[in-house]
Amino acid sequence: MAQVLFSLGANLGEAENTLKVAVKELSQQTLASFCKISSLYKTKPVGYASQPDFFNLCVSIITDKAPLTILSIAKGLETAHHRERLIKNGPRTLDIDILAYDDLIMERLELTLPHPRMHERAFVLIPLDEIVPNFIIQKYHSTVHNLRMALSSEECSGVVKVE
Ligand code: PH2
Ligand code: MG
Ligand code: MG
Repeated sequence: MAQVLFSLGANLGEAENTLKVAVKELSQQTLASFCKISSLYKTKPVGYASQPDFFNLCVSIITDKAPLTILSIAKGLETAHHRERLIKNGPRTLDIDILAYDDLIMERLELTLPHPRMHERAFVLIPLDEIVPNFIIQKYHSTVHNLRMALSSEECSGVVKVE
């Protein structure tokens, strides 16, 4: 069994609803035995500014599926929710990123673990800190909570909890 962390994001269509449905599908398809879900956040776009605000949340599951099996489940869900890949970092109906798979370090074309940009993204670390603050990201010798505390207040200001 492995603990797997995900970041989900959406900023096209019924983004809030898509995320709720996708979390359920993700946990069902990975046969997750345990599932923790963060609050929902509204977040300023990072990387490519001229697009709508995102909705983001994080999920932690326990599963016995392998990393590349989980990747293919995540890609399948993105496709099922009409994801199109037009602009890098651009608008999307659904993005499901695997952030970490236990303490596995993996560098392959199709999947890099831990996620190479998770340590600098407030829209990832703020929701993640809610559900797994003590999870250690081995690559940075740091807990999720400490990575989140290292963010600047400017980075954090673009991430607002949806009540
Ligand atoms: N995803 C990106 C690029 N920029 N910005 C926000 N706020 N939320 C995202 O999920 C996001 C982003 C690439 O996947
Ligand atoms: Mg992404
Ligand atoms: Mg992605």
